[in-house]
Amino acid sequence: MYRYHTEFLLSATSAAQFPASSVPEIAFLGRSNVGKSSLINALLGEPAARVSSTPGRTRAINFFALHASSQVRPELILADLPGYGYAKLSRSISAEWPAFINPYLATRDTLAACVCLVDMNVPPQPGDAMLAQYLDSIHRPRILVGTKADKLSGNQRVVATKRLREALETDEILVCSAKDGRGIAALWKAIHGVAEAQGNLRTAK
Ligand SMILES: Nc1nc2c(ncn2[C@@H]2O[C@H](COP(=O)(O)OP(=O)(O)OP(=O)(O)O)[C@@H](O)[C@H]2O)c(=O)[nH]1
Ligand SMILES: [Mg+2]
Repeated sequence: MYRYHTEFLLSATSAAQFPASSVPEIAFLGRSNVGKSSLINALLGEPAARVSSTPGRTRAINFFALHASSQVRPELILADLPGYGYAKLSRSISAEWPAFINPYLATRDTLAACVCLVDMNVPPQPGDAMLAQYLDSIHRPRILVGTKADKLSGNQRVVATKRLREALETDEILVCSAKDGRGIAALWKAIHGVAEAQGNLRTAK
């Protein structure tokens, strides 16, 4: 478990409000209620991000700065994005997103990777594959996570992982659970890998 001091920075509802981009940033994306905020909290080991009982309520990007021990300058920033696709299936991945989400994904210069969450308990949705394709099209690195794995038996997990690999056309799926901690260490490893690739990251303890 990586231990950071977590600082809530701000909740942005327009591009003008984004915090200064200075250190590697990791964004969390996925359908409403898929567990983005819960996964952030599982990574941090504390309830920093608000877990919603009403899906789709968050329309802002919430930014968290992670500081190593006593450092003033953060080492990483995590961005908790609004969910997509709860109310209806859109023809375009971005049709129902707030207008500032696409520019954020396309132009945020410190965005090292997007963690894309998919619920392992339901069949993959078209929007999940569209999001992965969109990120590829703008050359944004992505880390694909199948989440809520705790709800499945061992055998169901194998079947669901295969189904996800086929739907997203990749073998690189991290199987995770915010509830029992499965996959959290592997996700940290992936996050530090992309952040280091972007530079700046000192070794966290
Ligand atoms: N069993 C289980 N439940 C989870 C897991 N992750 C999240 N949940 C539950 O799923 C619900 C939604 O979790 P959130 O973390 O708020 O999901 P979100 O993607 O941030 O939702 P929005 O911000 O509304 O888009 C909550 O009831 C969580 O307790 C998980 O790994 N396992
Ligand atoms: Mg949330």
